[in-house]
Amino acid sequence: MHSFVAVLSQKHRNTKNTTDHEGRDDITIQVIIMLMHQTMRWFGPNDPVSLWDIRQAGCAGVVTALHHIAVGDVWPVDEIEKRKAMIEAAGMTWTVIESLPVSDDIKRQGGNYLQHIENYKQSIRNVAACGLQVITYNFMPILDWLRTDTKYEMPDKSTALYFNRIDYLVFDLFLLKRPGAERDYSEAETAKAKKRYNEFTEPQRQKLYANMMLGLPGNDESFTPAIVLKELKKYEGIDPGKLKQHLFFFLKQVVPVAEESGVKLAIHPDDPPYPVLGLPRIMSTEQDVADMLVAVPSQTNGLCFCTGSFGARAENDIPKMLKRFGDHVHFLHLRNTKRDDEGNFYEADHLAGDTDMYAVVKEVLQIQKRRNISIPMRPDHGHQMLDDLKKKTYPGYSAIGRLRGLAELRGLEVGIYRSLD
Ligand code: DNO
Repeated sequence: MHSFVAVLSQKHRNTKNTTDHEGRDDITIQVIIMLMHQTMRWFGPNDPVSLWDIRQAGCAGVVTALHHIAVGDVWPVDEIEKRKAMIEAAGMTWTVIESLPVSDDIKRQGGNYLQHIENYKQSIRNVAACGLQVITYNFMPILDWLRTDTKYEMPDKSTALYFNRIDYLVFDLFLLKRPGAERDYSEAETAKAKKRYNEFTEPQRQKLYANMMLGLPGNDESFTPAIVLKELKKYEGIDPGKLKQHLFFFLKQVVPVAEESGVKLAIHPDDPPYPVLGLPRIMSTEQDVADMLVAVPSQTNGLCFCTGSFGARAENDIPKMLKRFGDHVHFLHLRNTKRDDEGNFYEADHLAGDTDMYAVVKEVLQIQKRRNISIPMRPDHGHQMLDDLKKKTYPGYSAIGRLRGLAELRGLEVGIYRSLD
């Protein structure tokens, strides 16, 4: 028997045996109630990390999206079924959609936003018809996650994702040259950024520029400054209060459809969890989550609880937030960050960093027990290490670093689980 399963006590073992395409017992997709449902993100057929790699990491499920469908369009049933069949052929389930993106038209309530909301509702119905149950999305304007360095060297020579506040200012003030950017920063910070910009070599400038312009996850196309500046203009006049109202408007439309269809909605927090490039960000704090749940009170309306994104902001007490919002957690991204006082952070090993992962996993186990469910989890990001240092992979999504993170989290969970027996 699979060693992971074998460590569970009989009274809590609740497994569903299936057979694979050759008729063998397929232990990897046994459903283990009370432990997290372990998954990894897969960017689809072009991902250098294959479905079999993910399965060999010990995953029962896969998190993916139809990245080839334009944002705002309906996801057709046959495309969903095709992707689902690929995953099932590798002995896993398509557990979570990450992401069914919300268009910028919806976020700023412009252009075709009403049509896009109708399309979103239809996509929810379509994914439900295919048996999928969790949809992740975000409400970050224009950009998704942002880092100044995707290859920050750690003392062991693996590389991590890194956000350096002054480098970020260098980009905003001197490379992108965003109109009005200087109003957002103190004189002292601006002076530091100017000094650094002057000291940078041309390759350093280019590297920073390329890192900040990385497109959306799962897409090989980068943004261009012209596109970013044009899109930024469309957000003029949209402050955090207004953006929140747009989120609540969207949720009031789609949550009833998700409820009827049996699909959970899981918003991903802002990453980093504060305004960037003058854009408001509204899912960064405990209060932001509370506001959303008051505005649209439904268990369907929930979170992709990303410990790494919330954790990059010192006042976010991650175990406390998890306890408070436990009934609305539909998906977990477990990741750790190490902050400093200057607003910089790097992505630490999963069990290191500022977030107490022991306390997090203990809380998750309690939530699962109370709700009698297995929450889908993925080890978010990972260091680029070993053989992966020679490969081209999506930043943060190389195989070995994530495998290390997953293995550590799995061990932690089983250890806590057994000690609670
Ligand atoms: C980064 C990811 C995010 C996430 C989206 C969800 O690695 O966690 O890009 O997928 O924000 O919509």
